[in-house]
Amino acid sequence: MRIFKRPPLVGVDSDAALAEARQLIGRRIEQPARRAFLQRSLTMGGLSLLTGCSISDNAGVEAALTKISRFNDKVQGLIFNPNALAPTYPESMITRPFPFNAYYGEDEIRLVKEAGYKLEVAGLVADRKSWTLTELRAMQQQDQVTRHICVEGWSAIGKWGGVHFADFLARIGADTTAKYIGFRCADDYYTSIDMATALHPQTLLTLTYDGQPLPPKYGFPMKLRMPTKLGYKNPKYIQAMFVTNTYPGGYWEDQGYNWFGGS
Ligand SMILES: Nc1nc2c(c(=O)[nH]1)N[C@H]1C(S)=C(S)[C@@H](COP(=O)(O)O)O[C@H]1N2
Ligand SMILES: [Mo]
Repeated sequence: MRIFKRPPLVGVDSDAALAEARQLIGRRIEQPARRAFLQRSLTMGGLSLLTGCSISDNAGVEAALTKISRFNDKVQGLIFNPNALAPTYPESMITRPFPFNAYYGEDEIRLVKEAGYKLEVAGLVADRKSWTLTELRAMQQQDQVTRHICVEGWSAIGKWGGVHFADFLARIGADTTAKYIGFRCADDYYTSIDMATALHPQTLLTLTYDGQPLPPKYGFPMKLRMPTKLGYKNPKYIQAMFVTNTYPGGYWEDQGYNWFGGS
């Protein structure tokens, strides 16, 4: 795996905005900080008792922390309020230019061509047909100006447009009693979300950025946009989605980032 040390981003919001972002997501924002906190506040014996993992080696400590993180996911899921809305902003507050981010550099963007593209739908759904962009554009569209928060320490306001994900889930006959929705992306990124967030009124399957078809750097042909969740939970370049009761994990989540990753 390659992790890029990225240059400072230009055009991002001020420290004040970041402080506001931190407040929105609260103490869930900093995974490394959470880990340091756990390491400080729990004795190693306590950690092993709590998790049942052997913590005599690095792998054991990792396993223990993962178990605690999954426990936190459950707690966060329980306190998630499906009706609480993330703030929205006037268009004058849109951050320009909006930052690009991925687990690779901007010169390595995976270009997806519209010709031949279809969104694959699998798992616990009544209708597993694939969707063209034309079909998705024919559904009712919604615009939203919200703040995107990245755990790398920046936040920015952007405008995304697309289909209410709840509408799409209804259209494909998704089993909304299932626990997870997983996403696979054209750049081999993957992530997954809880059903309550999938059904949240601000969760959009976005096809546009700032009124234009989603540019390649922001995830053409589509990005799932959830203003209630941190940046890494918002998949770009989506190729396939599946409804499941089997925990699907995610690219960063499998490396220790908190799975729920939101408020
Ligand atoms: N397919 C894919 N989606 C992704 C990522 C990625 O590397 N690949 N990075 C995530 C992270 S960490 C962030 S902060 C946002 C960045 O989105 P942006 O480029 O529109 O700012 O995309 C998220 N979704
Ligand atoms: Mo991010």
